[in-house]
Amino acid sequence: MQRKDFLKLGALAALAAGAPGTIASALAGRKQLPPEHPVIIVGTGYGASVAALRLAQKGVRVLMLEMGMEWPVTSRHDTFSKMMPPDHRSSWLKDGSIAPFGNIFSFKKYTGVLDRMEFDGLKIYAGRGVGGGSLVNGGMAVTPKRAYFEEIFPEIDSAEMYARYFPLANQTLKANLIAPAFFERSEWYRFSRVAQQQAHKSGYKTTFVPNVYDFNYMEQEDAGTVYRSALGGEVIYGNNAGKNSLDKTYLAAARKTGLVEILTLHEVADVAAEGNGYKLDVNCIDTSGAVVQTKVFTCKYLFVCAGSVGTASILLKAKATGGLPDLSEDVGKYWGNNGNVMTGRNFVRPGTGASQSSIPVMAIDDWNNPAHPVFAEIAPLPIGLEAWSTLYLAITRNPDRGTFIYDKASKALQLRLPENFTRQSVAATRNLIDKLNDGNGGTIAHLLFHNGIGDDICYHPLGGCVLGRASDMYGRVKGYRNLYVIDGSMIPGSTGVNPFVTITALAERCIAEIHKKDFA
Ligand code: FAE
Repeated sequence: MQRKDFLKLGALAALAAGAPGTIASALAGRKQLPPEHPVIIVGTGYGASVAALRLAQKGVRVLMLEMGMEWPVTSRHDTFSKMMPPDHRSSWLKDGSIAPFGNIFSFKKYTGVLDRMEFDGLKIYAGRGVGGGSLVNGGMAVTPKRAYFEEIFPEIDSAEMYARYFPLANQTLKANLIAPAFFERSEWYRFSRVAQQQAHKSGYKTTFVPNVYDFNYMEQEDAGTVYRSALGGEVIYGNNAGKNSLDKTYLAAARKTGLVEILTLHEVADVAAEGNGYKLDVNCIDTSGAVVQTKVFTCKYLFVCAGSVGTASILLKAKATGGLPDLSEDVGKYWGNNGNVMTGRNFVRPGTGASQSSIPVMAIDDWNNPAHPVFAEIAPLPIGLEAWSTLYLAITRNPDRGTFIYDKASKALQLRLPENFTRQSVAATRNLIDKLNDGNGGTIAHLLFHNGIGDDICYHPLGGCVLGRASDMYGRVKGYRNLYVIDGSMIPGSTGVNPFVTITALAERCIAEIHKKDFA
């Protein structure tokens, strides 16, 4: 600031101190104005969608700000990129494909649907667009084991969760199970049946897992009467049919109320407490990622639901740069990867089939193993060739936690992980693969991952604004009124299963309480 500007401001301030009315309000500027929006929700993933629907059903007007695009699935079935070969729509502002392996495809940068965020030693994946992770995920809708849920959240009434909020979440998400007869006869699930038989031979139990993909639709795909999405190999770059992602469940219902507006390609850059609410600085981007406009929004109630990484980034930046200086020291902490390790087996005989559905329906459940607990999703490898391989996403019990830091110098979020962060997860995964290979032959999947172990891949980022730590047990952020975090950040690093049902059910519980008490 120039010296003369400083003096002018000083004189104005002195005047204002003794003079109410015009000068005082001019100085206070927009702080005197009521917030423009009653509620703003950042993001459109699981936590965000639950909050939007339940508030709108009670008559509250909601604005949602989403950095990604709208992906409307139509009868042309050409919304999302194909898996083979992927095009620019597959990836968030990258010049090539970003799948966990086999990235030989290049294209122009575009605001595509799957993002990969690189941290020291870890690649974290997330969905971008209206529906967040639901657009790109495998749709596995798994309710956590009650004993483990109680261990993670001893303060939460688990009887209420299992009687009320988990069933509500599963029902609204449209979770359904594959029909056993279809599973047994379908060539598309040969890979699961082979993995199941081999698991049993090695002494493991398997379990069917529900999914939000519509299995009635899949049976029609099998009959050849409709467009093939799951049976056409579509999944991590979006499904052009069949999948009940959030835009078709929670968000469709929220929009139907007429009270929910979603602005896309709106990236929240800064958040600050202002007056009796919050101010958001937002970058409007085009599909190349360039900022084409900046906007300011204000609101009374702010829900930051940008996913574990996005929420940590917004909150820690605001704490470091003065927008939200009173946030708790616990923001950014208790972060975990849900013990994720990708692995597989090569030279699996008999083969696993050239035709594989992209939708997983089964897992090896050895969670109660005292030495090496693991819940391993039997994942497809839908490349259209006999690969003689099985793929697993192992969810292990990793007790170590990381911490997000906002680095002011580089203006970037960093993730600090303890040394050997994945050692227990890797030991559990190796134990699983060794036992499967001992019983059935085959080798650990050197052809897919370095040393056969993809412990640098995280699909399930959890934590950073944990219930009972950085917020109360309902997502009210400590240090501020009417500021909430309801997304994967609430969970301290692990759920023992794929996490979106847990996030959805917890969000249902939080928003019921928040609406009742804070919107009275
Ligand atoms: P999330 O769904 O990530 O949504 C956050 C939203 O906020 C996104 O739409 C972002 O674009 C948006 N956003 C972020 N920052 C900003 C900003 N600054 N301004 C505006 N918008 C912003 O949040 N889980 C399962 O349970 N079953 C599965 O089968 C499964 N498979 C997966 C497969 C893949 C490839 C991936 C990546 C994940 C998978 N997951 C699965 C994890 C699951 O999708 C994830 O836990 C949830 O999506 C997290 O939900 P949140 O509400 O935390």
